Amino acid sequence: MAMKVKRYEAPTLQEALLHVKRELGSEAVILQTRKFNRGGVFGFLGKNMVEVLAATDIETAGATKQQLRPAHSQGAQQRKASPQTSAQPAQAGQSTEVLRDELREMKSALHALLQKNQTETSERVEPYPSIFGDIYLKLLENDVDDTIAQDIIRSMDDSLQPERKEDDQAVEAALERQLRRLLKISGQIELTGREQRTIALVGSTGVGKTTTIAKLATIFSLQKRKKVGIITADTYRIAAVEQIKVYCDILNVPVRVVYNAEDMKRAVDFFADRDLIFIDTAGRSHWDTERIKDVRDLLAVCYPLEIHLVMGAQTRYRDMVDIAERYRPLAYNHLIFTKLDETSAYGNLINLITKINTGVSYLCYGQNVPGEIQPATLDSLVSLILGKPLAKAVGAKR
Ligand SMILES: Nc1nc2c(ncn2[C@@H]2O[C@H](COP(=O)(O)OP(=O)(O)OP(=O)(O)O)[C@@H](O)[C@H]2O)c(=O)[nH]1
Ligand SMILES: [Mg+2]
Repeated sequence: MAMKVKRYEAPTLQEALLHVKRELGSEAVILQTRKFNRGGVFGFLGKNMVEVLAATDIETAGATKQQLRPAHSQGAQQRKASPQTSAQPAQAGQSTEVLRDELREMKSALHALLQKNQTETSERVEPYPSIFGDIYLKLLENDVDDTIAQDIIRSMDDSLQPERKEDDQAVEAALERQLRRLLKISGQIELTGREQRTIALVGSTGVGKTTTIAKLATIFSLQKRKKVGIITADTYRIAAVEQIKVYCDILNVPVRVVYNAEDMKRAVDFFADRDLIFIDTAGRSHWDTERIKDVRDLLAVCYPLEIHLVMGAQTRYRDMVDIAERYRPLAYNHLIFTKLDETSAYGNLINLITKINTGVSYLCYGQNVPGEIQPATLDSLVSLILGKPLAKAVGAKR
């Protein structure tokens, strides 16, 4: 059977799929999806684009059947490039060379997606039931990185007995298991025994460090009746000191403002009787490496210390990775996601967690203090990645 393989480019996945459907019909098979940057200088200031590689039988091109099926559906399998297929003569108007190229391309795309063990004698690839394709596209739509989405699909396939692969419930359970495997939480702040805990929040300008400290301080001082102290090194802006002082007044929590390492040492000593000390740091542009070093020097005098990197959930993935990289010298060991209320696609959470292998401690989803903060749980992260509504996912009453 002759195949037609075509590339489609559009600003969004949906638009690209629409072109595919219009041109190749509903029986088209999606072989590969990829995001890329168009134009600009060396890719800077370019436009985000999506590329879709799709294939169809020439006979069925343009036909409008029921469903647009991803590469791993049953239909794809029947049309997959077998040695016999590639030996077929080219259709009129298409050179054998072009067809061969297209088939080669399609085969490698399929191979990348399926990565099945191939026996020496056969190139047979087991088909994925169509629900796998639906899940794959849903993950991509939720901004889950393509490599991670493919990993999830492959692992789901490996983990399920053949007869269970058609059982939607079993497949969904397998998906959840894979998400739980990839996601990571670091646990909320637990105060055990008499040991004092010192917690610093670091991160880019305006990401919500001060607000989050105010939320946490409320939970621990008012609800849990712990002795809380706040140290602020956020002296870059006058308003910042005022902001934290107002919160501390309301909460009746003592605050110390520090300008250098010596002040910091004194403040930590001053808070010797506290169960919990929060340290607020000045936000820095992540390009300002010198300033990030200043923060490190300040924090160096108060070990042992937990450092939570605060990251806005609405931040572009590439920026998230840059920020995480720039802050690495601070040796943060937790992640706090803020501004979950400012986005609706949460794939970047799983992308970043797997990229930097750091667990999430808290999720924040609003400007109100107190409230709009929850300890991160695997359940809440899984729900967000699966596209459940925010309020439901974080289990919050809003
Ligand atoms: N929508 C939303 N806004 C938030 C959230 N957390 C903080 N903000 C808002 O973000 C803005 C900056 O918050 P801050 O707490 O001052 O941020 P910061 O990281 O301390 O900022 P710098 O000290 O300047 O680095 C404020 O307007 C907050 O109300 C959140 O979870 N969701
Ligand atoms: Mg601040």
